[in-house]
Amino acid sequence: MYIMDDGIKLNAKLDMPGGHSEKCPLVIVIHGFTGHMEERHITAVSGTLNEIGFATLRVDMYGHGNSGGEFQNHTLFKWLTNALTVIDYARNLDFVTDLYLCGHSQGGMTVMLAGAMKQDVIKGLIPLSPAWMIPEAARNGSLLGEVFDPDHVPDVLAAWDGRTLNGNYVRVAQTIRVEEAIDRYAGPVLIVHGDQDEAVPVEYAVKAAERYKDCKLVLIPGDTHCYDHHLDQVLDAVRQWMQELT
Ligand code: FER
Repeated sequence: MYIMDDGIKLNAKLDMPGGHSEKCPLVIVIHGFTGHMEERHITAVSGTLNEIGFATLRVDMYGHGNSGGEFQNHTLFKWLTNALTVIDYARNLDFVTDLYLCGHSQGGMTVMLAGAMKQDVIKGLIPLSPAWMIPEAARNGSLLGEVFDPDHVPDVLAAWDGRTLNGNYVRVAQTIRVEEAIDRYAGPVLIVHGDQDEAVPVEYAVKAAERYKDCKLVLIPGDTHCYDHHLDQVLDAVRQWMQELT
Protein backbone atom coordinates (compact mmCIF):
# COMPACT_ATOMS: atom_id res chain seq x y z
CA MET A 1 0.00 0.00 0.00
CA TYR A 2 1.00 3.61 -0.35
CA ILE A 3 0.69 6.56 2.00
CA MET A 4 0.56 9.81 0.03
CA ASP A 5 2.75 12.63 1.28
CA ASP A 6 2.07 15.81 -0.65
CA GLY A 7 2.05 14.00 -4.00
CA ILE A 8 4.87 11.57 -3.16
CA LYS A 9 3.92 7.88 -2.84
CA LEU A 10 5.44 6.33 0.28
CA ASN A 11 5.56 2.55 0.05
CA ALA A 12 4.31 1.16 3.37
CA LYS A 13 3.56 -2.23 4.88
CA LEU A 14 1.31 -2.83 7.88
CA ASP A 15 1.89 -6.06 9.82
CA MET A 16 -0.52 -7.05 12.56
CA PRO A 17 0.49 -8.94 15.71
CA GLY A 18 -0.42 -12.57 16.22
CA GLY A 19 -3.62 -13.27 18.17
CA HIS A 20 -6.94 -11.57 17.72
CA SER A 21 -6.93 -8.50 19.92
CA GLU A 22 -9.13 -5.77 18.46
CA LYS A 23 -6.98 -2.83 19.42
CA CYS A 24 -3.20 -2.74 19.81
CA PRO A 25 -0.23 -0.42 19.92
CA LEU A 26 1.69 0.29 16.72
CA VAL A 27 5.36 0.93 16.00
CA ILE A 28 6.43 2.83 12.87
CA VAL A 29 9.73 1.34 11.62
CA ILE A 30 12.07 3.38 9.38
CA HIS A 31 15.22 2.18 7.52
CA GLY A 32 18.50 4.06 7.05
CA PHE A 33 20.39 5.96 4.30
CA THR A 34 20.34 3.86 1.07
CA GLY A 35 18.19 1.29 2.91
CA HIS A 36 14.63 0.03 2.58
CA MET A 37 11.88 -1.76 4.50
CA GLU A 38 12.89 -5.30 3.45
CA GLU A 39 16.40 -5.19 4.88
CA ARG A 40 17.17 -8.09 7.21
CA HIS A 41 17.50 -6.00 10.37
CA ILE A 42 14.35 -4.00 9.61
CA THR A 43 12.12 -7.03 8.97
CA ALA A 44 13.61 -8.80 12.01
CA VAL A 45 12.78 -5.94 14.39
CA SER A 46 9.33 -5.58 12.88
CA GLY A 47 8.66 -9.32 13.20
CA THR A 48 9.81 -9.37 16.82
CA LEU A 49 7.41 -6.54 17.66
CA ASN A 50 4.57 -8.42 15.94
CA GLU A 51 5.34 -11.47 18.08
CA ILE A 52 4.87 -9.51 21.31
CA GLY A 53 1.60 -7.80 20.42
CA PHE A 54 2.56 -4.70 18.44
CA ALA A 55 1.38 -3.87 14.96
CA THR A 56 4.18 -2.42 12.82
CA LEU A 57 4.13 0.01 9.93
CA ARG A 58 7.31 -0.18 7.87
CA VAL A 59 7.80 2.67 5.42
CA ASP A 60 10.22 3.36 2.58
CA MET A 61 11.23 7.01 2.86
CA TYR A 62 11.59 9.58 0.06
CA GLY A 63 13.96 8.38 -2.67
CA HIS A 64 14.38 4.93 -1.10
CA GLY A 65 12.96 1.44 -1.67
CA ASN A 66 9.72 1.54 -3.65
CA SER A 67 8.72 5.04 -2.65
CA GLY A 68 8.58 8.05 -4.92
CA GLY A 69 11.25 10.70 -5.28
CA GLU A 70 14.83 10.39 -6.48
CA PHE A 71 17.52 9.19 -4.10
CA GLN A 72 19.80 12.05 -5.09
CA ASN A 73 17.13 14.61 -4.16
CA HIS A 74 16.38 13.32 -0.69
CA THR A 75 17.09 15.48 2.36
CA LEU A 76 16.55 15.12 6.08
CA PHE A 77 13.70 17.66 5.82
CA LYS A 78 11.92 15.43 3.29
CA TRP A 79 12.38 12.39 5.53
CA LEU A 80 11.16 14.38 8.51
CA THR A 81 7.98 15.55 6.79
CA ASN A 82 7.47 11.98 5.52
CA ALA A 83 7.65 10.81 9.13
CA LEU A 84 5.13 13.42 10.29
CA THR A 85 2.71 12.31 7.56
CA VAL A 86 3.14 8.64 8.46
CA ILE A 87 2.58 9.40 12.16
CA ASP A 88 -0.71 11.14 11.32
CA TYR A 89 -1.73 8.22 9.09
CA ALA A 90 -1.04 5.77 11.94
CA ARG A 91 -2.84 7.89 14.54
CA ASN A 92 -5.96 7.78 12.43
CA LEU A 93 -6.08 3.98 12.15
CA ASP A 94 -8.97 3.05 14.42
CA PHE A 95 -7.31 -0.04 15.94
CA VAL A 96 -4.24 1.84 17.16
CA THR A 97 -3.83 2.53 20.86
CA ASP A 98 -0.32 3.79 21.69
CA LEU A 99 2.11 4.89 19.00
CA TYR A 100 5.89 4.29 19.03
CA LEU A 101 8.70 5.17 16.61
CA CYS A 102 11.66 2.97 15.69
CA GLY A 103 14.32 3.82 13.11
CA HIS A 104 17.75 2.61 12.06
CA SER A 105 20.68 5.00 11.52
CA GLN A 106 19.46 7.96 9.42
CA GLY A 107 15.99 6.62 10.20
CA GLY A 108 17.02 6.61 13.86
CA MET A 109 17.89 10.28 13.73
CA THR A 110 14.61 10.91 11.88
CA VAL A 111 12.60 9.35 14.71
CA MET A 112 14.59 11.36 17.27
CA LEU A 113 13.54 14.55 15.46
CA ALA A 114 9.96 13.53 14.68
CA GLY A 115 9.45 12.13 18.18
CA ALA A 116 10.38 15.50 19.65
CA MET A 117 8.06 17.36 17.29
CA LYS A 118 5.22 14.98 18.17
CA GLN A 119 6.23 14.31 21.77
CA ASP A 120 2.59 14.59 22.86
CA VAL A 121 1.50 11.62 20.73
CA ILE A 122 4.61 9.37 20.67
CA LYS A 123 4.68 6.98 23.62
CA GLY A 124 8.29 5.82 23.18
CA LEU A 125 11.30 5.95 20.85
CA ILE A 126 13.65 3.21 19.64
CA PRO A 127 16.58 4.76 17.73
CA LEU A 128 18.81 1.89 16.49
CA SER A 129 22.41 3.01 15.85
CA PRO A 130 21.06 6.52 15.20
CA ALA A 131 23.20 8.53 12.77
CA TRP A 132 22.76 11.76 14.66
CA MET A 133 26.32 12.83 13.89
CA ILE A 134 25.19 13.70 10.32
CA PRO A 135 24.31 17.37 11.04
CA GLU A 136 27.56 17.94 12.94
CA ALA A 137 29.55 16.18 10.18
CA ALA A 138 27.79 18.33 7.57
CA ARG A 139 28.74 21.47 9.51
CA ASN A 140 32.34 20.21 9.78
CA GLY A 141 32.57 19.40 6.05
CA SER A 142 33.06 15.66 6.40
CA LEU A 143 30.34 13.29 5.19
CA LEU A 144 30.33 9.95 3.37
CA GLY A 145 34.10 9.80 3.61
CA GLU A 146 34.39 13.05 1.62
CA VAL A 147 35.97 16.23 2.94
CA PHE A 148 34.66 19.57 1.67
CA ASP A 149 34.42 23.23 2.59
CA PRO A 150 31.21 23.49 4.66
CA ASP A 151 30.69 27.08 3.45
CA HIS A 152 31.01 26.03 -0.20
CA VAL A 153 29.16 22.75 -0.35
CA PRO A 154 29.72 20.77 -3.56
CA ASP A 155 26.72 20.52 -5.91
CA VAL A 156 27.00 16.74 -5.93
CA LEU A 157 28.44 14.16 -3.53
CA ALA A 158 29.08 10.47 -4.13
CA ALA A 159 26.98 8.13 -1.98
CA TRP A 160 28.57 4.84 -0.91
CA ASP A 161 26.88 2.74 -3.52
CA GLY A 162 27.84 4.58 -6.71
CA ARG A 163 24.78 6.83 -6.66
CA THR A 164 25.07 10.59 -6.32
CA LEU A 165 23.60 12.88 -3.69
CA ASN A 166 22.66 16.52 -4.23
CA GLY A 167 24.62 19.00 -2.13
CA ASN A 168 21.32 20.31 -0.77
CA TYR A 169 21.34 17.20 1.43
CA VAL A 170 24.36 18.71 3.19
CA ARG A 171 22.91 22.25 3.32
CA VAL A 172 19.76 20.92 4.97
CA ALA A 173 21.69 18.72 7.40
CA GLN A 174 23.81 21.70 8.49
CA THR A 175 20.71 23.40 9.94
CA ILE A 176 19.54 20.51 12.13
CA ARG A 177 20.17 20.57 15.90
CA VAL A 178 19.55 17.09 17.20
CA GLU A 179 20.43 18.14 20.77
CA GLU A 180 17.30 20.31 20.88
CA ALA A 181 15.19 17.33 19.84
CA ILE A 182 16.78 15.18 22.52
CA ASP A 183 16.06 17.83 25.16
CA ARG A 184 12.45 18.18 24.05
CA TYR A 185 11.54 14.48 24.31
CA ALA A 186 10.75 13.36 27.86
CA GLY A 187 9.26 9.93 27.08
CA PRO A 188 11.09 6.61 27.35
CA VAL A 189 13.86 5.87 24.82
CA LEU A 190 15.78 2.70 23.96
CA ILE A 191 19.04 3.09 22.01
CA VAL A 192 20.78 -0.03 20.68
CA HIS A 193 24.23 0.26 19.05
CA GLY A 194 27.01 -2.13 18.04
CA ASP A 195 30.32 -1.12 19.58
CA GLN A 196 32.20 -1.92 16.33
CA ASP A 197 29.91 0.22 14.17
CA GLU A 198 31.88 1.26 11.07
CA ALA A 199 29.39 3.95 9.92
CA VAL A 200 28.22 5.70 13.09
CA PRO A 201 30.64 6.08 16.03
CA VAL A 202 29.26 4.34 19.12
CA GLU A 203 30.16 7.41 21.20
CA TYR A 204 27.08 9.12 19.76
CA ALA A 205 24.85 6.47 21.31
CA VAL A 206 26.49 7.06 24.67
CA LYS A 207 26.14 10.85 24.37
CA ALA A 208 22.47 10.66 23.36
CA ALA A 209 21.67 8.19 26.15
CA GLU A 210 23.22 10.51 28.73
CA ARG A 211 21.33 13.49 27.39
CA TYR A 212 17.84 11.93 27.16
CA LYS A 213 15.80 12.20 30.35
CA ASP A 214 14.69 8.56 30.30
CA CYS A 215 16.92 6.38 28.14
CA LYS A 216 18.13 2.80 28.25
CA LEU A 217 21.31 2.13 26.25
CA VAL A 218 22.14 -1.38 25.05
CA LEU A 219 25.59 -1.74 23.47
CA ILE A 220 26.20 -4.90 21.45
CA PRO A 221 29.84 -5.96 21.86
CA GLY A 222 31.56 -6.72 18.55
CA ASP A 223 28.64 -5.78 16.36
CA THR A 224 28.50 -3.65 13.20
CA HIS A 225 26.21 -0.94 11.86
CA CYS A 226 23.64 -3.43 10.53
CA TYR A 227 24.14 -6.08 13.25
CA ASP A 228 25.87 -8.68 11.07
CA HIS A 229 26.91 -10.75 14.09
CA HIS A 230 24.36 -10.36 16.89
CA LEU A 231 21.01 -9.32 15.47
CA ASP A 232 19.46 -11.68 18.02
CA GLN A 233 20.78 -9.42 20.82
CA VAL A 234 19.15 -6.39 19.20
CA LEU A 235 15.85 -8.25 19.06
CA ASP A 236 16.22 -9.36 22.71
CA ALA A 237 16.85 -5.75 23.75
CA VAL A 238 13.79 -4.46 21.89
CA ARG A 239 11.58 -7.28 23.17
CA GLN A 240 12.67 -6.85 26.77
CA TRP A 241 12.34 -3.05 26.79
CA MET A 242 8.91 -3.10 25.19
CA GLN A 243 7.66 -5.76 27.56
CA GLU A 244 8.94 -3.83 30.61
CA LEU A 245 7.30 -0.67 29.33
CA THR A 246 3.84 -2.10 28.66
C1 FER B 1 27.59 9.29 6.72
C2 FER B 1 27.63 8.23 7.63
C3 FER B 1 26.45 7.51 7.91
C4 FER B 1 26.35 9.62 6.12
C5 FER B 1 25.21 8.90 6.41
C6 FER B 1 25.26 7.86 7.31
C7 FER B 1 25.18 10.99 4.60
C8 FER B 1 24.01 7.12 7.53
C9 FER B 1 23.98 5.81 7.65
C10 FER B 1 22.71 5.06 7.60
O1 FER B 1 21.62 5.66 7.58
O2 FER B 1 22.78 3.82 7.60
O3 FER B 1 28.71 10.01 6.40
O4 FER B 1 26.36 10.66 5.24
